[in-house]
Amino acid sequence: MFLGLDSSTQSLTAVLIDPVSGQIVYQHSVNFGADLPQYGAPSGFIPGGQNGEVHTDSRMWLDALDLLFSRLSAATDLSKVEMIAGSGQQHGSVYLDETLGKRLASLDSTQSLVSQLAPALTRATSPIWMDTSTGPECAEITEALGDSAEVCRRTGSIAIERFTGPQIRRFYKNDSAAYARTAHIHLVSSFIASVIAGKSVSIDYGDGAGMNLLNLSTLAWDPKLLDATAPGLLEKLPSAAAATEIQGSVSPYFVEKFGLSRECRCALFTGDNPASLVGMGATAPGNIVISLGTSDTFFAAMPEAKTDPNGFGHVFGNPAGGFMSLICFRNGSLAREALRDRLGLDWSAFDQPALAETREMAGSQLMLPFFGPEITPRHDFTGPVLKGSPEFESGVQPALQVRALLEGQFLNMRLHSQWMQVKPERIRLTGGASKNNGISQLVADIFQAPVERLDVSNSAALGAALIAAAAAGHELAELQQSFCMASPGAALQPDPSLGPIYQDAMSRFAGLLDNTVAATL
Ligand code: XUL
Repeated sequence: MFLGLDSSTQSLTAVLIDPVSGQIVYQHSVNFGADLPQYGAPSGFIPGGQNGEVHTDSRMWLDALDLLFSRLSAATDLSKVEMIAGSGQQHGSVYLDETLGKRLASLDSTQSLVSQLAPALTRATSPIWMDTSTGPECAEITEALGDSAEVCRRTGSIAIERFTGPQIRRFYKNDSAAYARTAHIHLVSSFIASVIAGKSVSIDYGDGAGMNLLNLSTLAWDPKLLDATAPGLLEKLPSAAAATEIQGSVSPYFVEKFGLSRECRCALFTGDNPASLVGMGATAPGNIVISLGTSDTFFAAMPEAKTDPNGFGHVFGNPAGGFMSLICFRNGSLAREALRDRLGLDWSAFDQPALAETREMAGSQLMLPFFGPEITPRHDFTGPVLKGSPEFESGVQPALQVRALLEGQFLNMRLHSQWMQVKPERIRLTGGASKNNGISQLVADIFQAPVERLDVSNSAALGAALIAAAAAGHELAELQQSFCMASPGAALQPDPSLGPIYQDAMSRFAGLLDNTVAATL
C-alpha cells in the first residue's frame, strides 16, 4: 500500500491506496480548527494578522502529524505501507536552527514530535500563502533583478507577496538576529517530509518553483535571486530535486510509535497544486484542470517552461516531469454568489434549463465579471462592467446577467491561459460549482473541449499517494487510469457551432478589458 498526505490550509489528510486493486483503502483528515483548538486557528491560520500578515503556529503541523498517525494506526495496518509521499499548501515556510538534523535523527517515540522539534524553531510562526504583507520586499527583489519580466523569466512568476522568497526577505529585514540563527528554511511540504524521513530533505521542483528562488532553466536555486532575497540564503535552503526522488527510510519514530515497517521509504513532498495535477489524472499535456471554488484555479501540464508575458500566471514543476501552469482567479464563487444575491436568485438560475433560455444570446452581451480586486488580470476592479444592449447594461434581464457573468469568467480564463500555447484536449472540472451542468456545459463550449467531472474529494492527497507508488516503480499513467477516471457517460461535449461565436466574443472581451483597465489607471 502507498500513503499520500496533504497538509492544506485547514487540515492534514491521508489517503491510503492499494495499486493492485485500484482502490482507496482508507482516507482520513485531521481538521486543525476542530481537532487542535489549542492553536486558536479555526480556519488553520492565526486570525487578526496586521498589515496583510497571515501566519500559522508551526507547531500545529507537528501535533497534527502525531494525531493523524495515531488515528491511522488505530484504523489500518500501517506495516503494509511501502512508500509515503505528500504535499503541502504552497509557499508557506518554516524556520529552524542548526539542531534540526540531530533532533530529527534521534526522535524518541515515547515523546511527542512537538516537544522534541519545537525548540529548533527560530521563528514561532510560519507565513502562509494567504499573506500579502511583502509588497515592499517584492519591489526590492524586482528592482535588484532589473524588472518583473526578468524575475518571471528566471522563476516562472513575477515577485508575488505570498511566495517564499519575499517572505524570507521580510523575516531577514524584521528580525535579522533570528534570521542569522536560522540554519534551515523549509516549505510546509519539505518540513513535514523531513519529520517523516528523520532528516532534512530536499524541496521538490513543484513546490520549489513557488518561492521566486528556483531557476526553471537550471532547476537549481538562482544565485541572483538568492542575493536579492537575503544574505547567506543558499546555505539555509535544502537542495531542489524531483518529487519522485526517494529520500530513504521512514524515521524509526514512526516505526516504533505507529507500526510502520522499517522498510517503508519516503519520496519527496510537493505542493498541493502539483499533487492535484497528479490526482486529477492530468499530468500529460493537453489535459486541463479547472477547479471552481471560492477562487477559481486553472492548471495544466506544459512540456516546456513557457512563462506568462503579463506575469499573472505561474509555472511550477510537474511531478510527472516537465512543467505545469497555475493561474488563480480571485473572483470565482465570490462573484457568482455576489451576482446571485444582488439579483435575488438561487443556484437554479445558473443551471442548464435557465441557461438554455438565453442560448441564442451566447457571446453577445459582455460582462467583466469582477466584483472586487482581481489577480488575473491584476487590477483593483470595483464592480462588474457591462457592455451590450441598453436593457442588458441597465441590469434588468437577470437570466442574461447570469449568462454574461459565467461567459465572462470563462472567456477571461481562456484569454489568460493562451500564453501556455497548449490546445485543450480535455478539461477536468472539479470544485463545488462543477456539479452544476449549466456551468460545466458553458466551460465545454467556451474552451471547445470535452469536459469531464471527477468525483475526487482529496485530489492532492490522492496525487501524493500516486507519486509514492510511482516512486516505487509503478507506472503513473496506469495508476491514473485506475484512480482518476471520470464516471462513464459523464463527459459533456462542446457545441461546435458556438466555437466561432466565443472566438469573436473573446476578442471583444479582451478589448473591453483593455479599455476598462486603461481608463481606471
Ligand atoms: C497557489 C496557492 C494556493 C495554495 C493553497 O499559488 O497559493 O493554491 O497552494 O493551498
